[in-house]
Amino acid sequence: MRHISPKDAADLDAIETREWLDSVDYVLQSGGPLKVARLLHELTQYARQNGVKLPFTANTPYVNTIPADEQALMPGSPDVERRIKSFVRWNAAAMVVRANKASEGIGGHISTFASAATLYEVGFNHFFRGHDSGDPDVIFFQGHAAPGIYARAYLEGRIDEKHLENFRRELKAGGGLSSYPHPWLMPDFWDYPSVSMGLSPIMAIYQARFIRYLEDRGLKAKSQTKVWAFLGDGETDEPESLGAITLPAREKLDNLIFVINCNLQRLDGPVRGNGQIIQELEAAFRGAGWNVIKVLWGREWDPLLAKDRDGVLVKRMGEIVDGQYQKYAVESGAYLREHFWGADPRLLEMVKHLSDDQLKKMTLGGHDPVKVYNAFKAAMEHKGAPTVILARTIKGYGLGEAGEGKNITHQQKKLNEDELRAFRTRFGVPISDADIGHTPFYRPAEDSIETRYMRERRTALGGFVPARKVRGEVLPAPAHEQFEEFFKGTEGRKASTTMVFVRLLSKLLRDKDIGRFIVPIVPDEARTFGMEALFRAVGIYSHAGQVYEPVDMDTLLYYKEASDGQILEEGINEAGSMSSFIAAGTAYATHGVNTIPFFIYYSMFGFQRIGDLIWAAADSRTRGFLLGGTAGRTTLAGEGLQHQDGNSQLFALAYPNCLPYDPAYAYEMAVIIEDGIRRMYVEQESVFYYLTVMNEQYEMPPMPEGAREGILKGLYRFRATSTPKAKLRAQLFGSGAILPEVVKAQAMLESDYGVGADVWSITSYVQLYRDGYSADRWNMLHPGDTPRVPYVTQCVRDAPGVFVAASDYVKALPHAIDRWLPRPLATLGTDGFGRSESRESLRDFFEVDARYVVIATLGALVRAGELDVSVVQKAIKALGIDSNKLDPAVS
Ligand SMILES: Cc1ncc(C[n+]2csc(CCOP(=O)(O)OP(=O)(O)O)c2C)c(N)n1
Ligand SMILES: [Mg+2]
Repeated sequence: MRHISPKDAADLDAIETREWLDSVDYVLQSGGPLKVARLLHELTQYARQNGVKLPFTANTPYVNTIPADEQALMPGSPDVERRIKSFVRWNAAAMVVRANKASEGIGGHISTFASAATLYEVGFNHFFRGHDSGDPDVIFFQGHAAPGIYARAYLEGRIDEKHLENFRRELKAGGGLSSYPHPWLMPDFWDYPSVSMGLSPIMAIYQARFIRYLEDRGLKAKSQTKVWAFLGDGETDEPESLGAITLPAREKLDNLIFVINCNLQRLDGPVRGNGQIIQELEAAFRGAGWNVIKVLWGREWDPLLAKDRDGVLVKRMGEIVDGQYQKYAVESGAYLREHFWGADPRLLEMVKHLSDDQLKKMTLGGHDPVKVYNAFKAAMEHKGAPTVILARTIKGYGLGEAGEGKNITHQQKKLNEDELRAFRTRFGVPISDADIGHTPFYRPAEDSIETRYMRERRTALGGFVPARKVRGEVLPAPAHEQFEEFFKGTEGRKASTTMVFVRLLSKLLRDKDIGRFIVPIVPDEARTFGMEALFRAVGIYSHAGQVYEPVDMDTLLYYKEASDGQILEEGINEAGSMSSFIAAGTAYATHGVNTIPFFIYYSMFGFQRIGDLIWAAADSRTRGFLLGGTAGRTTLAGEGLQHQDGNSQLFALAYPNCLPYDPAYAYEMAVIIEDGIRRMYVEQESVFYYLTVMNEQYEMPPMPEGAREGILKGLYRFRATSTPKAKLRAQLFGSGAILPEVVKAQAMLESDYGVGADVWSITSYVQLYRDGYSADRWNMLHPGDTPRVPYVTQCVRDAPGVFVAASDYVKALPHAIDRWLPRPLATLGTDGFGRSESRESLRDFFEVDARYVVIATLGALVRAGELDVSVVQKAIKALGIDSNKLDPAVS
C-alpha cells in the first residue's frame, strides 16, 4: 500500500472539503437556501443513523445572521440621520459633563448611550410607535442610556436647555431630569423603571404576554404593539434577565423584541473576557426557542466576507475571545493587521488593499444603521416567536482616549477640553473651539433639516416616545351590596380571612361593571388558598386554550384552561407573577384599560423575595391588591422557619405608596377592598394595597357601629371593657390573627385579675406611623400654630391604663407608633425564626397568645406602680408559663 504523507492527506482533505462546498454552492444557486437546509438536514439524519456522533451546538458562526445580500435598503436620509445622531451624542455627553462640573459627584453615564446610540436612533426614526398611532409600543429603555433619551427629547423640542442643565438636579427651580427612567418622578415621560438591572427583561416578557391576555379577553383590540426591551450584555448576568425567557417562546410572543447592546463590557471590565457573551446568549435564546439575530459586523466587512471562500475569516472571527476583541477596540490599525489579520497569510492577503486607518475604522454591526435597521425590520416581521437582537458595539464609542473600550469607561463622566474637541470633531458637531470649554448644548434651528426630519419621522410614527399617558376611563365603583354580607359576621360559623377574601373576589368577578377587569394572579398556590373553584368559574388563561382532556374533567372544579380565561396561573414564579401584576396594574396608562390585579401568594415570598420588583411596581404607579397569604409567624402551623412570615408588614412600611393592612375580620377586609377600589380606580390614585390574609378559622363578628373610618386609618376600638369603672385599666392593641388572642386576654383580665381592658383592632400600624410623622413634621415646620394631633393620639390620649400590643409580626412594627401614645407601649411580637409546630405551640414559643397578653398587661401595671409584683408572679405560674424558656428572638 502506498504511504500517504500527512501533507498529501491534508491536501486530499482540503480537496474533498472543497468538493462538498462546491456542491452546496451549486444547490444554493439552483435550488435556494431552503433546499440546502433540507439537504443538510437529511445528511445529518443519515449520518446519525449510521453511527456518526454529531456534537450539539445551538450556535451559528460568529457573523451577522442577516447576510449582506438579503438586506433591505434603508429608507430615509442616512446623512440627516447621522447628523441627528451626532447631535444627540453630543448633548448626552455634554449634560453629564456639565452636571459633574456644576456639582462634584452628581454622576451620570456617557459610555452606555455612546455605545447604543445607533440602536436607539434607528428605533426613533423608523420603528418606535407613539400614542397617536393607536398602537403605541411599550419600550423599556436601558436605564444608564437615559442621557441619550433626554438629549433626543431636547432636540425634538420637548424639553429645554434648563432641563438638560439640571440633569440629576431634580430639585432645582424650573425642574430637572431624573437620573434614570422613573415614572414616579417623571409621570408624563417614562413608562417603566429599568435601572435595577434584570427587572426590565422580565417585566417586558410579562408585558408582552399581558397584551395577548387583554386581546384574547376582548379588553383590547388586536394590536401591532411591540414590546421592546433594551438591555446591557452585563445585565444578562442577573438571573431575572434570562430566568423567564422560555415563556415568550412557549407562548409564541412575536410582539416581543429584546435588543441586547453587546459592548462586551460591564462596569468593572469585560462581561466574558475569556469567552464570548454573544455566542453564549445566542445559545441560550435559541435553545429557548427565540428568533436570534446577530448584528456583529458593519458593512465594511461585507466585501471581505464575500471573498472568504474558505471560511478563514469566519473561523478567525469566531475564535477571538471578548477580552481580546476589547483590546482590538483600543488598538491601532497596525496592531490589528499584525494580531488579528496576521494569524493567517490568507487573511493578510484579504486586507492588503486597506490602509491601517481603514482597518481601524471598520465598524461593528451595532454602529451601522443599515445593519441595525435590517435587524429591527426582521424582528418586526418575524412570526411565531419572540426575537432577540444581539448587537455588537463598543462601550464609550467615540470617546477616544477618554474611554472608548477602556475598562474605566462606564464611570467616565468628565472630559477635558482636548477630549471634548476630539469628540466634537469626530461627530462633526458645529461648536467652535472657542466655545468648547463650556460644553454648550447644541440644538439646530427650528426650521433646520434635522429638526424637521426628526419631527416628521415622529409624526409618521405616532408622536414622541417615551411619553407616558394615562388613558384609562374611570371605572364605576362596584355596588356596595357586594360587600354587605361581610359586615354582618358569620353568626357562629368559622372562617379564615383567606376564605373571606376568596369569597369576596368571587363576588367581584361576577360584578356586572367591574368583574371583567379583575385579574386574579396566583403562583401555583390556588389550592392552598382555597381558590380552586375559580378555575372552573372564570378559567385559567391560556392563549392555546385547552388542547387536552383534563384529568379531573368529570369533577365540578376541574382545571379549566381557556383562551379567554381570567386567572393568570403563573406557576412557581413570584417574580413573573409580580411582573404580571405590574403589567395589569399599569394598564390604565399603558393600554387605557383599568384592569384590577389581585395577586395572592405565600406572604413570605413577597416583600422578602421580590421586594425590588415591588419597588419597581411602586415607581411604575401600579394599582392593585397584593395579598400575602398564610401570613403571620404563628398562624401558619407546621410549615416552619422558611414559610412563617413575621416580616412583611414591616418591610411594606418602606414602600411609600403601598398601603399595608393586617385585617383580622371579614368586615375589615371588605371595607379596605371597597375603599381601595374607590381610591385606585374611581379616584385614580396611584397607590397599591398589601393585605395579609390568614388561614386560621374563627368566627367573624359583625362590624361595630362607626368602625369604618378607623379601619381605613389603621385603628378603631373593637370592644370596650365591660368594667370601665375597674381600678386597674388597660388598652390592648391586637391585629390580624392575633386579635382574637387579645380578645381572649381581655376576658381573662377582667374575670381573673380585675383589669378593665379595652381592645383596639390595629388594621395598619404603617398607616398610623405615616399619619403620626406627617403631623410631627407639620408641627416642626409650623411652630406656634395649633399643633396637629396624630390620629392614634386622638383615639387613645384619654384612654386610661397601660398600653399593650400583640401582633404576629416583629416587635418593631407596633413600636413604630409608640411615640404618639400617652404612656409606654409593652409589645409582644414574633422576632426570630419560625418552627414547624402547631399554632398553639408556636404562640407559646413566640409569646403572643392570650396568656402572654395577660402577663404583659399585669407587668405593665406593676411598672406603673398600680399592682404588686406578686400578682404577675402568680399569674405566670397559674398560666403555665416557663420563665426560663428559650428566647425565640435569638434561638
Ligand atoms: C441590580 C443592579 N445591580 C447593579 C447595578 C449597578 N450597575 C449599573 S450599570 C452596571 C454595568 C452595566 O453593564 P451592562 O449591562 O453591560 O450595560 P452597558 O453599560 O455596558 O451597556 C452596573 C453594575 C444596577 N444598576 N442594578
Ligand atoms: Mg455592556
